[in-house]
Amino acid sequence: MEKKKVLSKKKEIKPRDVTICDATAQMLEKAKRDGVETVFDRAAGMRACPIGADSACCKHCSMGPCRMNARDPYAKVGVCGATIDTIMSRNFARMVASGSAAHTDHGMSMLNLFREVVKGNITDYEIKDPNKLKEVASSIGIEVEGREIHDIAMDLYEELERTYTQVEGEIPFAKRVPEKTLETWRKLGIVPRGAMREIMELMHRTHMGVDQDYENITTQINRTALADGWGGSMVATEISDILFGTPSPVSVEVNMGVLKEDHVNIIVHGHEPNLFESMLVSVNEPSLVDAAKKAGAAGINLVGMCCSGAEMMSRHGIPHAGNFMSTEAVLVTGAVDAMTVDVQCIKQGLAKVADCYGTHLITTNPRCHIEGAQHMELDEHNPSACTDGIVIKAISRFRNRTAEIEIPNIKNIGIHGFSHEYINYMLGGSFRASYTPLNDNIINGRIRGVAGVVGCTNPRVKQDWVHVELVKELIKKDVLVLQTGCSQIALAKAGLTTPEAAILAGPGLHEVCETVGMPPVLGLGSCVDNSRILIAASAMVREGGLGHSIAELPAAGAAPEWMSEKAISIGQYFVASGVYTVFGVTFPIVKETKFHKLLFEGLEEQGLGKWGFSADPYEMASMMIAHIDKKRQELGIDKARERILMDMADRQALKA
Ligand code: SF4
Ligand code: MSK
Repeated sequence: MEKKKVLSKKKEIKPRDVTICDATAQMLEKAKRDGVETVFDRAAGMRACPIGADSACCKHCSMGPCRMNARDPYAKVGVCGATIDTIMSRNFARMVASGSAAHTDHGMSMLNLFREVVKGNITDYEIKDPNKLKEVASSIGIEVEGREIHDIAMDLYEELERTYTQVEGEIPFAKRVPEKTLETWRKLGIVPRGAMREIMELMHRTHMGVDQDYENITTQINRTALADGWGGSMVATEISDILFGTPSPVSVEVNMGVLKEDHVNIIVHGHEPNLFESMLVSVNEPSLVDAAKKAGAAGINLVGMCCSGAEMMSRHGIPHAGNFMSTEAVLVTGAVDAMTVDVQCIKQGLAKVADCYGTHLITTNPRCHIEGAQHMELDEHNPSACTDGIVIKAISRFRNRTAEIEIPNIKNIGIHGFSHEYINYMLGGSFRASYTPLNDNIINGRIRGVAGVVGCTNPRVKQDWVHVELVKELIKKDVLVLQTGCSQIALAKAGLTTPEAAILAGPGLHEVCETVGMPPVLGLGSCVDNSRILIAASAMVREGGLGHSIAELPAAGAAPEWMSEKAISIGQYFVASGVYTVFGVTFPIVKETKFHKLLFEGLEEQGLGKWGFSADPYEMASMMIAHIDKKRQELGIDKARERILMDMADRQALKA
């Protein structure tokens, strides 16, 4: 311990009750001994406000704040006369606006970087995947044949800028949406314009005294969420692939055991890949490696956390130390010499914990400073000025380490780095890359359906447990699982991202995984990379045999331990795209209200998807599987599955 203890007198947690992550539990025990407080202690010491949890309050003007009665939601209205449906839909809308803003601002940063690279004003980054550049450009109608990469790239930049700024018409990636889905959106008036336009309008409409019809507000909620999923998020993913490379499967070490006591350990945590990419260059810079060795280190160990970590593990196989709930716990090891962060999901609590262990906590993005952290801004025109400086600070902390070090001896190896492009190749091979084998296996019933299980971890539930139990249930019932974000890390730590995990899958999925050599759980990257799941869903529709819109696919989504407004925006863009999406933990709406009915039933009647809620992973799995089975029945492919299962049973009977 380098600094004074910070644990306040609050309800004591039992580490094994709050997490199934052994490394995190071990560090929570150490934190207790060291007198250090983490997110788990703070959650135990703060009861969630029940009115806020139901979103049954409004503070949009100073005539309030106004509190409704969740048990009798129509008993009263706000001072201005706003009903519970107006209040909840406005609150929900603002969560979508904020989540969408986070993703689109991230996407816009990537697009700005791309423009400056293409113009030659930034030289530390380059176009690493020209094939992806061409694919993305031609997917939105830009001519690529016989043209220079630079010219295609400039056209792509100009076209994609509309994703943010377009005031009328449809954003460029609307061209990727299956026709029937797009027709539904057009009918409902929810095809997005630029994200700036949509977010601005949503914020205006939810101002006191503007839109006071929950159905009309929901229209703009959908439009704004779609501007995220098919706009800002998709641009972030596609441009990152073009600049830094499209992921393909790679074996990665995950968990806190990736830290090395005899190395200078640097963790990068956040969401934008440019910081991490430049850190990768700096930690390999010979003069810095020499400096680390002179300080007595065996080398420099660069490790990721949270979503930029998930992105870097996918692209480069960089080891990953853990998900959102473990970012403070990892500092308790005492082995982290620097943690550098950019934007999103960075707890302010990190500053105190870092201070306790003498770890440098360094913010790098102008959008995110933290009181008590050091700020070293990343300028993409000269990124090494920042990233070399971070390495130098980390080396000096290594040289002067005084904190007691305890690194959990736990490492899991998994295969990560799947993408739409790789799924296409993996199943069809290089000569006939296509989604045909996936669709065929769904139609013949070996694969029952596809589920996206994504999102955060949250101290209101046992860390990782809901993710892991849900995914185990799904694969056991032959549902192929696609993953992103912190959920993917939970499953990696549980050992389910290996091809060997196919043994836990049902007979049909097991057979497919074995034939292809793939895990039953495919990690697709960070939370912004949920757009890869939208592209995969569109490819499945285009391939044929599974209906004409995303809403017809035997597919479902879940964020079992969600916590952020970004998760709500993601959930809403999946729902608006046609996917049944089940959230855990809590749902910020009072049941038995008109707005609840609209989200949980009404949107599906309009041809979109719908929301579901359960805090229980087994119930969640049953709800998703029931939906998948309903879609199979509607497609007329339910009988095929019965035949497949009969075949397997017969085979097993024969073996016995
Ligand atoms: Fe209360 Fe209406 Fe003001 Fe909201 S907008 S705080 S419901 S008076
Ligand atoms: S980091 S949004 S906790 S997935 Fe993307 Fe993880 Fe959720 Fe943040």
